[in-house]
Amino acid sequence: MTTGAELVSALAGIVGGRYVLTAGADVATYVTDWKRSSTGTPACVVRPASTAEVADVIKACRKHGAAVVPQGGNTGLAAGAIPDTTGTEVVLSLNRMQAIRSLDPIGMTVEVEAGAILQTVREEAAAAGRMLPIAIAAEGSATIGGVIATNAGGLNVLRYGMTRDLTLGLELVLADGTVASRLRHLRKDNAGYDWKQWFIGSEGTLGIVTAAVMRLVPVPRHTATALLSVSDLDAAIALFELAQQEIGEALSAFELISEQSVELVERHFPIKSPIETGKWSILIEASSSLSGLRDATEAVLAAGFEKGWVVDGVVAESEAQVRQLWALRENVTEAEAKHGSSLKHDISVPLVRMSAFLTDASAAVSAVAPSTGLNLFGHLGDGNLHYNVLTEAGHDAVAINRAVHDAVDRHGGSISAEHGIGRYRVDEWMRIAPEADRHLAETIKTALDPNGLLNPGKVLPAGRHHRGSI
Ligand code: 2HG
Ligand code: ZN
Repeated sequence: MTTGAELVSALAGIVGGRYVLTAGADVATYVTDWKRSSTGTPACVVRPASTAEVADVIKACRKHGAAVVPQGGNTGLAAGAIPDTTGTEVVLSLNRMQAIRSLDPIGMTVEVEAGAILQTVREEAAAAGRMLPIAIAAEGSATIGGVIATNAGGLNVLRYGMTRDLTLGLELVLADGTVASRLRHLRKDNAGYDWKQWFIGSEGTLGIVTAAVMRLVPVPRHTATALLSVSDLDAAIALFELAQQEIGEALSAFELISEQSVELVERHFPIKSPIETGKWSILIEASSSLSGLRDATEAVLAAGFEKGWVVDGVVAESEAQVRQLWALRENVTEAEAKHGSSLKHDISVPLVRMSAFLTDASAAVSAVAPSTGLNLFGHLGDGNLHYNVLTEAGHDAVAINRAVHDAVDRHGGSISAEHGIGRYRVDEWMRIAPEADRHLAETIKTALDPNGLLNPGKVLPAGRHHRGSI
């Protein structure tokens, strides 16, 4: 038997033959990313059913010197869960581990396995009057393990924080097959190092998340949703300051959609903006257990009109209209994909620098790719913009990425606000990150995965660590 065949047979001995996939058609959905920009060729896809099986899979892969690529719902936008093309990596899908182990509405926690679908967990929480406030368009496929491994952001970060802020406990399988479990249902736990933070957002390069305890909040009883348009970004930012004052901590989303993004959605979906579109549209959501949100939101609108910042605006009157307004925002990514190829830049800059960054970045992009289209939208309240460049044949992707990221760097920003580094941004992160940042990352990687078995080539470049049995 070849080494590959021996490994496949060892894995079949652990999880059962039908849960080790090798045929092209069986592995197809596990080897290409959502954006269809990366396709790999794995040795196999293995689907364990329990934490103990994950641990045994890791031990077997380690024995055979095979790298492991953990995968959740495969909805990431940085190719972080896709194997390379060598035919030697094992994709470890957590999609059979979907149990919701417990839900505590008083302590407001839920304990779930890594493969549980985000939407299912949110629905289960909602049935108990609680909300898991991770709101992403991919919730129907994204898994809890995936959102933790990527520290997913989304539409409500402004109010509730990133996934990191909602993760209370983790169960992990480490690179040597040890199970590390700290599944405590506690808000406060200062005993020793808070090691879960090393793994949240590490994209499966340091350990494999098998279960988690997540923080819940009460389902807000009241919400108010408004769509407004403004003629320039400074007006949008002034409006954000106003919304923070008027709506306070109940402000749960402050989303930005450019004119071009609205146009893309309207072209590819049967959706129409109900307002006169200015250069930018803003979607505001307020939510709370307390009432008065509609008045506060209308006050923002009225003051915005009075100051001359707002071109047009509407406050949703019905649940159907709320969905219509959100559809405009949530379909931008799909509309971009239907349009054609693009280069995604998931950037953040301090809000006070946003206007200057946009002017700077658009000049830098025009210099390397004249007359290119842009699809700009994102979470303005978080200073997070999806600065996506619509590309055409002949465009120099490396030059465009550098132009955008150099502008980000000049304005004190980050080249990955919420999507992670994956494989897609490794070169750029290595180019831009300060030496001490890279050194720390290497130190942690070497300490936790000395043989480089876990998701090589993601976050850090491949090949720096010796792989093989020990
Ligand atoms: C969103 O905010 C997602 O809708 C996707 O983060 C962003 O498509 C993108 O670039
Ligand atoms: Zn986003």
